[in-house]
Amino acid sequence: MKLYGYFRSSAAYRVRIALALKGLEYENIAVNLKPGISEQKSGEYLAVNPQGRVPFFTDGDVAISQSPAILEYLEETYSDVPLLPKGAVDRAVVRQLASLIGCDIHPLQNLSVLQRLKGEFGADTDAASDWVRHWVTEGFSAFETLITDTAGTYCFGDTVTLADVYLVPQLYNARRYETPLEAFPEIVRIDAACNALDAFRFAAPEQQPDAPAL
Ligand SMILES: N[C@@H](CCC(=O)N[C@@H](CS)C(=O)NCC(=O)O)C(=O)O
Repeated sequence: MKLYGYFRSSAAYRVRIALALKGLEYENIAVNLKPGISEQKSGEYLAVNPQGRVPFFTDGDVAISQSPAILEYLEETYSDVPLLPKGAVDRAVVRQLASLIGCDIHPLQNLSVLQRLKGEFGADTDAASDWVRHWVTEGFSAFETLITDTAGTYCFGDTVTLADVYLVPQLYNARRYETPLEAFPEIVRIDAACNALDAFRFAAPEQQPDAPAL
């Protein structure tokens, strides 16, 4: 298995967490998204993933982009450590939580969105950071309410699910943009519970080979 990613990419971070939870080994291929380097736009990488984004994942002949598709593939193919509960309703609830982050928060704070806000719409760095905080706060407010009904140790009961796999990278990003978190005690508690697990620690951005030395 190969994972093309970037230490700070939250979509790649999701896949790293799932691979670690499932105990799957992979080769990490760093694609440097840093503005000015932008390896994701290089001809070499576009030949791998025409969308020019990470993550991109291969497993033998299987080659897929889009973290939700990769996560579902891993779930269906390597089911020893499931990240979705058994029943259809419970699975839908977990996917609902994951989608709230994956569809309604993350895309709005992606690098190319922020670059366009700055480059084409006159936003300075403070305005772009404010934009990120707005969408994170709005999404987390709904997430915090939803998990009141579902959480145990983790977002859905006492077993780690895809909801946690999406939440932890998003919280990492929220902190990066200094989003106030006082209104989200359950989210913060669950993030800490997840980060106490080896798999989450192993997948953390600062543990990645392409992370700058502290
Ligand atoms: N929906 C995609 C989003 C992928 C994505 O936006 N990745 C970001 C990093 S988190 C990226 O590669 N950005 C590069 C760019 O915007 O140029 C997924 O979940 O895999």
